[in-house]
Amino acid sequence: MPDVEIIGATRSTYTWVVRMVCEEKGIPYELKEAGPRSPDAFAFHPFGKIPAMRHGDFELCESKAIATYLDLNFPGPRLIPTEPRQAALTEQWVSLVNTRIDTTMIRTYLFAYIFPKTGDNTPDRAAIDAVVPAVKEQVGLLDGTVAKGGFLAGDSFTYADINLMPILFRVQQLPEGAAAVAAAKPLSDYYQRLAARPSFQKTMPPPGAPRRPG
Ligand SMILES: N[C@@H](CCC(=O)N[C@@H](CS)C(=O)NCC(=O)O)C(=O)O
Repeated sequence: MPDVEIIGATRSTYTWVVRMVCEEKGIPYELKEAGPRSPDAFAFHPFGKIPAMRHGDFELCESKAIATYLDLNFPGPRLIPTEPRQAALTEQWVSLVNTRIDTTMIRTYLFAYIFPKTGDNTPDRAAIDAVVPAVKEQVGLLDGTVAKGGFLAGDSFTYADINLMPILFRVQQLPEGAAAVAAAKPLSDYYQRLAARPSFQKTMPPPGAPRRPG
């Protein structure tokens, strides 16, 4: 069977997610570096987003679709549960994170630092101040959730947790995000516990300040 090729960027949170899936399941893969809206990205994704995947003659884009394919097609621990309630909770948290939390914490908060519209490349203080209350509110939501069962979808590790971890990593590289997570003990403990997983450690982006593409 040919190796899996992941098309994306080490600094991209969504690329990190699918690389973690490969590591968790022990799937050999190669990363082909491609930035968002690059020709390689558009070759796989209609809107030029990363990541994408190639496995033999099968090409796919969108992180959740890629994760589902990898989970169903390869041996190793199931990351998207089959039990109906667990499966639905996993789906629910992937959706909540991708539609709201990623938008707040990465596309708005992180980008106000690394891709500011200030003209002189300094952090966009007004945008940061405007989004910090939402960052804190969402940290509170995540904190209350993981306080119950230790994970996003109940009491076991799933793809929902993988999908959140790179966002928590990035948000803690910035002062307001770091303070918010530090003040949320169950979420801090959850992050530390999951960050120790080899799948996370092996796929960490290069050190240094985050910069595009998030
Ligand atoms: N829904 C997509 C989102 C992927 C995404 O937004 N990736 C970012 C990089 S982390 C990107 O390509 N951004 C470029 C853009 O939005 O034009 C997925 O789940 O794969």
